[in-house]
Amino acid sequence: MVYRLEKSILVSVELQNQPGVPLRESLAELARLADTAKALVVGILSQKRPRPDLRHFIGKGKLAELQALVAARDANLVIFDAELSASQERNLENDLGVKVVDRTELILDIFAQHARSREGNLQVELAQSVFLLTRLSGQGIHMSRLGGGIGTRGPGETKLESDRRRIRKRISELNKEIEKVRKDRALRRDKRKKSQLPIAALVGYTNSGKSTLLNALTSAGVLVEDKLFATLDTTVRRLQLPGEQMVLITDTVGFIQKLPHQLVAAFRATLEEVTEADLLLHVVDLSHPNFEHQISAVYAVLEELGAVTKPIITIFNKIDCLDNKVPKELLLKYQPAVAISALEGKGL
Ligand SMILES: Nc1nc2c(ncn2[C@@H]2O[C@H](COP(=O)(O)OP(=O)(O)OP(=O)(O)O)[C@@H](O)[C@H]2O)c(=O)[nH]1
Ligand SMILES: [Mg+2]
Repeated sequence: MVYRLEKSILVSVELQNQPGVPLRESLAELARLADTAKALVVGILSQKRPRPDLRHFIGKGKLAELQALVAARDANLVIFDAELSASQERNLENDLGVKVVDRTELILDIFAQHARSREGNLQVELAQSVFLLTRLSGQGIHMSRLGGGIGTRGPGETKLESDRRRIRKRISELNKEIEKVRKDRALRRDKRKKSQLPIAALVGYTNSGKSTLLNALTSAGVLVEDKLFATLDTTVRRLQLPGEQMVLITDTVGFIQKLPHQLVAAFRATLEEVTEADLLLHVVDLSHPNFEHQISAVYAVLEELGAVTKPIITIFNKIDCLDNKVPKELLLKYQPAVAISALEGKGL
């Protein structure tokens, strides 16, 4: 799926008792995600409610407002900053008459657009297939019942059943392929371990400057972009420290709040670089208004990976964008911490 220049409306819902990122900030992030997916944002709608509506996620009144906005802006896509159930998405599409995607689909799409390596592509396809299967499982049998069976489809089997079977088969093929990739990776890691060089992994919120820092330290020539999820593939480089000590440093995929579960599971092979590292370099974009939320989001993913107990150095990046000095309390709170500008080569 490609959202190239689709006229889109963004919808964000703040649920009570789920304190998270303020509505304005999460809308800003959703807009950046939409932009990265090459969609054209033509409208924004938000709502606060105690809990999601079962049928449409948003309430009746909001739905009417959304219908009017879709018509007024001639939109052909609606993007929800939430995880919709299969039936909510279907109800919304029926009532709005345009395509509806949720946050998970949007992020999966960006990953698909940015995957370069075979490994990256396999992992994205796995995540997409698992997502598709959950969507199909939510559908009733009545949805796409077709007549008798042709070819592999047995008599009486519905199209839905055969679709599910096909996707399950593909998932198991992908899992096998990825298992091979994991083994290759483990072999390469063993080799690196034999070299006795300590491994430091760059981790952090997407767009915080991990690749810029790797380039600044090692002239790795990794792609740097003012886009979310510019990096999906792992790059490993040697770095000589001033005291002659050599270390290996790895750059990998960035994190985001509410990172779809399917992605973390599918990118296990890639993320193992993080879990196998000796030291984590946590790069934080200090110029971002919400950097402390981003720090928590990164810790949530590290927790999920079982990597929070590793030694972590917090690296406050982009200090060239600040008017003032980095507050001492901040460095203390997240110590050991340093303040740098990867772009200008300050503090390295
Ligand atoms: N002003 C300023 N911009 C920076 C600095 N470091 C990185 N950037 C910019 O931040 C944006 C993202 O940088 P990347 O290095 O691609 O960030 P990343 O963490 O690798 O991002 P993903 O791979 O997308 O997760 C780019 O536009 C960089 O030029 C810095 O120290 N100062
Ligand atoms: Mg990067």
